[in-house]
Amino acid sequence: MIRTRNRDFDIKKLCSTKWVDNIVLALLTITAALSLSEPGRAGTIRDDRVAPGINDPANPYIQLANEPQFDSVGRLSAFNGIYIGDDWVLTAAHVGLNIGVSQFNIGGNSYTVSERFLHPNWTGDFSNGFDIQLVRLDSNVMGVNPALIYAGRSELGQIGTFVGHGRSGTGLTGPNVPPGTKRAGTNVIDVFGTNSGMPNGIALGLNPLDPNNNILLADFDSPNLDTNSLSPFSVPTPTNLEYSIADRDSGGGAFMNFGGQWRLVGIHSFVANDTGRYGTILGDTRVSLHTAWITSVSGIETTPVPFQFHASHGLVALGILLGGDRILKLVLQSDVIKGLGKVVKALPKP
Ligand SMILES: [Ca+2]
Ligand SMILES: [Ca+2]
Repeated sequence: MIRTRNRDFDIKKLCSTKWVDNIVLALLTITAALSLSEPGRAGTIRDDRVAPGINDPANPYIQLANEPQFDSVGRLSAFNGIYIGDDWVLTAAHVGLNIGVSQFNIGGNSYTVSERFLHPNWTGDFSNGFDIQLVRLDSNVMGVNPALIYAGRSELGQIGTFVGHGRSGTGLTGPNVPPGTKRAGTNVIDVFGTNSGMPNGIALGLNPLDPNNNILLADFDSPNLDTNSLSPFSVPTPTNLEYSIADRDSGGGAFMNFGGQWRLVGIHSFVANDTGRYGTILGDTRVSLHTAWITSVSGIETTPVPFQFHASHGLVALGILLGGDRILKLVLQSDVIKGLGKVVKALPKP
C-alpha cells in the first residue's frame, strides 16, 4: 500500500526543465511502476454507510444510482455501457462482446449489439489509457435520456459520481456481494494518469491541458483517514458516499455536474493497489480527450460547457510562480514497490 505518511514517497525537485503547451507544469512522476490490476470492478462502499442494508433500495448508494441523471448507465453483457444517443453506447475497450448475441439492457428494454469499434490506440495495456469502445445497437434506444459527454478540461479536484452494476461490499471486506444492483458513489479526481513508458507503469500529472494525461485517478479513503493512497495529491478525508469501483463495474460511467449540467467524464477501466478495499486506486478513461473520435465514429456531437476556473488550474499557476523550470518528481521507494507487488493482483479479463 502506498503510504506517504510514513514517507514511502520522497518528493524531490529536479533541475531539468520541461514545458508543455507553453505552460509550466508541476509534473509529478512515479518513476517506478504503479502496477495495475485490471478491469474496473463494481462499487464497494463505506463500512459506516451500509444501513439499512447493502442491497436495500433505501441504501444511499442505491438511491444515488437511481437518480435520473444516471439513467444512461445500462447493463452491457455482464458489465456496463453508457447510452450516448441514437443507437450508440460507450464502454471500456476491455469489455468483450459478441456481435449479435451480447445485449444492452436499459430502461426496461433489451437491445442487441450489432457492431463494436475499439479505439485504434487501445493496446491492452491499461496504463496507456485508450480503454474506450463504441458499441452500436440493432435499434435506437427509446425512452432514456442519453449521457452528455464532457468536452472540457476541468476534471481535476472535482467530485465524480461513479455508476455501475458490479460487485459490492465495504472498504473493509472488498467486493463480496454479487453484481447486478445499480450502485453509485462519489470520489474526488486527485490526479491524472499517463503512460510512464514502463509496462504497466503509470505516471501522475496535474496539467489539465496535457493530452497525455488520459486517465482519471482517485483513491478510496477510509472514515479512519488512514488509507490516503494518492497522497500528497489527495486528502485523506472520504466524501460522504466515498466509493471504489470493483469487479463487474467495467464500462460504467463517472459523471460530474458543471453549472447544473451533468456530464460523462470517465469510463471505469481498472483498479490498482487493491481490488475494492480502502486504499484502492480507481482508474477511469478520461472521456473528454476522445470527443473527436466519438463523433467521427458515431456522429454523436459533443457540446462544450463553459471553461471554469478551478483550484487545479491554480497548481499550474503555482508552478509558474515557483520559477517555471521545476519539476517535482515522485520517487517510489523500493520497499513500497515490494509492498505494492504483494497487494496488486491481476484480475481476469472478461
Ligand atoms: Ca478519495
Ligand atoms: Ca485520498
